[in-house]
Amino acid sequence: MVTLRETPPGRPGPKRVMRRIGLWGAPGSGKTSFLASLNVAVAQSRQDWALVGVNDDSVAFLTEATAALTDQRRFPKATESMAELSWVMMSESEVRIGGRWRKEIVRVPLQFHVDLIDAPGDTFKSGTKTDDDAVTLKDLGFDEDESDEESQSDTERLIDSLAACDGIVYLYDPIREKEKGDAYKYFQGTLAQIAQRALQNRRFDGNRLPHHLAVCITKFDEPRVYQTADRRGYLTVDVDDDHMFPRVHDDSAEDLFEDLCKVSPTGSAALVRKSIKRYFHDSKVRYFATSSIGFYLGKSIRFRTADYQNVVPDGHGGHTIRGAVHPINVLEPVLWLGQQLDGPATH
Ligand SMILES: Nc1nc2c(ncn2[C@@H]2O[C@H](COP(=O)(O)OP(=O)(O)OP(=O)(O)O)[C@@H](O)[C@H]2O)c(=O)[nH]1
Ligand SMILES: [Mg+2]
Repeated sequence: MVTLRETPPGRPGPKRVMRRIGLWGAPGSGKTSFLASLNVAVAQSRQDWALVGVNDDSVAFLTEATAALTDQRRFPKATESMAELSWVMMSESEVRIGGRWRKEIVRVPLQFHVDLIDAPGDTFKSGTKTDDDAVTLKDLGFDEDESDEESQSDTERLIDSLAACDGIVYLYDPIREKEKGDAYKYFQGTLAQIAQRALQNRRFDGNRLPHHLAVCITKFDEPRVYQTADRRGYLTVDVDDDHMFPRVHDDSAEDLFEDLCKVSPTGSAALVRKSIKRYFHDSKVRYFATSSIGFYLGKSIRFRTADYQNVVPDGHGGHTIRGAVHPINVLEPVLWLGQQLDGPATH
């Protein structure tokens, strides 16, 4: 017999899973917006999760960034300096206990830590030299500025942190890639340094990095991304979703990524894809089509193909959010990374 009840005294205690999750993506790929919408995604989730800040800065980020997105309906400013955030995701997990004759399922608190750094996208350019950078003032000996040293140590700190993570959320922005075709520039330098750290620390798992990687195709709500997914037949609807928002099924998200790679003017995205295959275990990589703000609903209860754009120009060269925010695949990659079982777990 299986019964379900609350944890009685003396039964399994809280399950605490320490997961360090890193965040990686080119400038403007949507990193800060992703983090700002995580709290909204948690609040809207049908599962019983709570997101709690561990220190004052992390609490302030949750409060301010979320309010900016939902109340003021504006995107975060471009990140200027690194912010270290430390949150705990809390829920409950069901644990089966008991002997041969009598089995019970008890609920025990489940917690995992999300420690990450929100860095300006430029920090990920480390180790790469482009034609634009080929001859800089520094190379010519004119640059006495300390900020370069500072950013060097920021870069080191960011790479150290990513290398030590259990899982990484990598944000791939198809819009930027179509316009600039520079995803690889922000991928390969960082990857090379993560690999170097893994080698030094004997963390290589066979010939692959030990990390789980959630590849998020960002700005899924943007018409060019949404329409590509639609045309290729990747759209699906979650039957339990009252708003009937379109989603890309998890099994198709990798195909969507591949299709989007083909429209890159420089072929840079295909190199990113190749490197992911070469450096990470297939079984540890999952693709998601993500939108931090989701689709516009207006007064409607259901998604309408005729009027779904939730981002509009603000008249000053920027963008503003038109209606309520409904994040898509923001919580899911974080939970997927948090729930992978091969890291250290304490009871
Ligand atoms: N349509 C759409 N646009 C988005 C979304 N998320 C971000 N954006 C756009 O992308 C811009 C950059 O987003 P950020 O979250 O600041 O990106 P970032 O990666 O933190 O950028 P840096 O801090 O400069 O590295 C925003 O100002 C929005 O215009 C999204 O989910 N949908
Ligand atoms: Mg940012």
